[in-house]
Amino acid sequence: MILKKSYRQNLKKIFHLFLFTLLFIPSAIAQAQVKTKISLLHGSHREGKRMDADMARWRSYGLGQFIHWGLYSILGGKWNGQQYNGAAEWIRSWKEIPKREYDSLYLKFDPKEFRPAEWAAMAKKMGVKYMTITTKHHDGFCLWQSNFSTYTISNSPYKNDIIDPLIEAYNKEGIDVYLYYSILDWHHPDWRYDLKTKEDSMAFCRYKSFVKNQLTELLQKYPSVKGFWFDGTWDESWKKSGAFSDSLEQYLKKIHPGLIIGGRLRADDFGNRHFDANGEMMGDYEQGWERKIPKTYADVHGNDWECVMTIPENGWGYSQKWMGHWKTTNELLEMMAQCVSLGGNFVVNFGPEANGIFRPEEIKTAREIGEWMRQNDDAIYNCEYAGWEKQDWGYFTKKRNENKVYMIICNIPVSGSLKIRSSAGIDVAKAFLLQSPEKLLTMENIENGVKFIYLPEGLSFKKPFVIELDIRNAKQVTWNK
Ligand code: FHN
Repeated sequence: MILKKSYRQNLKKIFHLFLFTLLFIPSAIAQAQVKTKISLLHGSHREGKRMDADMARWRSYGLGQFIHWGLYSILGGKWNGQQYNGAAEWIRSWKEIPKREYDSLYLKFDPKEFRPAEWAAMAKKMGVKYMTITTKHHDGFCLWQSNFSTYTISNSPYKNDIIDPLIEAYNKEGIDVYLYYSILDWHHPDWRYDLKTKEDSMAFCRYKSFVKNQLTELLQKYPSVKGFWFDGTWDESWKKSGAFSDSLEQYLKKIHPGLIIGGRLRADDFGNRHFDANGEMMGDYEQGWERKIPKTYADVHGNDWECVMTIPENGWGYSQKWMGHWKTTNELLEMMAQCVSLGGNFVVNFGPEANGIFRPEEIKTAREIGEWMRQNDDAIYNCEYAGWEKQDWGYFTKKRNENKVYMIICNIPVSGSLKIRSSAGIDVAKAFLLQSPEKLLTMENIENGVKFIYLPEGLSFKKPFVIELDIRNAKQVTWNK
C-alpha cells in the first residue's frame, strides 16, 4: 500500500514535469529565438526612420505622380490586331510578339506632341509634390542619352533627351523628381535571370558595372533628382547579389548626399528582399505597397511607406483599351486619405501615349483630384497617422507638429453625427468644416474621450469632405516593436 502511494506520487511528479515542459519550454525557445539576431553583413543598417531633412520632405509629400512611358506606349497593349491581356508595358514578354520586332520599336519612337511644361502644369494643378518617371523599364530602352548603351532615345527619330526637360519643367513647378530604373533588363546581353554557370557570373558582373555606370551617369546629368525608384529586383541573379546591392546603395548615397532609395533595391546575405532575415526594412521606405493599401498602422511596422496605384485594374504603360474596373476620382481620393491616415504617400500612375499626350480619362482624373486638393490639401500635405481609433465614416490625419487633426469623411452615417474617440489626454477645442471655418460644429461629450460631432442639417456631398479639429495636447505617435 505504502509502495503504491509513493508510486502514485512519483507518477504525479512526472506528470507535472511533463506539463511544465509542454507549457513553458516552447515559449522559452520562442523567446530565445526572438531575441537572437541573425548576424548579417548586408542587412538593414539603420534602426528606425531616417530623420534628416530630405526624408522629412519626402514624408510631407502626401500625393505623388508616377509616369510609365517607353516603347510599349507605341503598341498600347496590342500586337498584330491581337489584345495582350497582361499589363501593357509587359507586352514584350508575350510569346506572340517576336523580340526582334519589339526591340526595333525605338525606330518609331518620335513623341512630337511631348510638351514637358504641359505635363508639369497638369501635375501641379493636380496637387502632386513629387513625380517618378521610368528612365529604363524592363525592356531596357533608355529615355535619356546614355553613354553606356546604344538602345536609347539618341538613336530614335526623336533623338532628344526626355528626362532633362522633364526634370526642369517639374522642378520649375516646385515638384521633386525621382527616377524609376529597372534592374531587370530584357534587352541587355549580359542580363541573367540566374547565375548557374561561370559564364553567367561573368556576364552578370559586366551587367552590374553597366548598372553602376548608368546610375552614376543619371546622378551626374540630373543633380536635382531626389531619389531612385528601383524595380525588377526579384530574379535569382539579383537576390544572389546582396553584397553588390548593398555597396551600390551606399555608393549612390555617397556621391549624391540625401538621395532617397526605397526598400526594393537590396537583397540581404540570404537573398531576402524588402526586409532582411531579422525582419528589418532595408532602404529608406517600404516599397511593397503596389496596388494595395495597408489596413492598419501595425501593417506598416512604424516605417515610412508609399503606395503606388494604377487607375485601371492593372497596367502602368499606355493601353489602347483599359481593362477591368477604372477607379473613379472619389475612389482614388479615399485611397489617398487612407494612405495619409496611416502615414504613407499615395502615388497615382499615368501612362501617356507614345506621341506624348495623356489619355482623356487621365486628364480628367488629374483635374478632379486637383479640384479636391485645392480645397482640402491641408488634410493631406505634411500629415501623419493621428493615432486615433478609426471610425466607419472615413479617416483621421494629423498635421505634423501641430494641434490639428482632420477628419476626411467618405460616408455620412444616417444619424448625421460622427463619432470620434481621441487618444487619452487629448481634448478637442473646436470642430469646423474646412470650407467654413467660421461656423463651429456642435460637439457632444459622451464618455472617455468619445464625442459626437453634429453635421449641419441638410448637408449634401458628392466628394469626400474634411472637418478640422483643433486639439489640445497633441502627441507624437511612436511605434514600439
Ligand atoms: O513589373 C513592374 C510593372 O510593370 C510596373 O513598373 C510596376 C510599378 O510599380 N512595378 C513592377 C511590378 O512590381
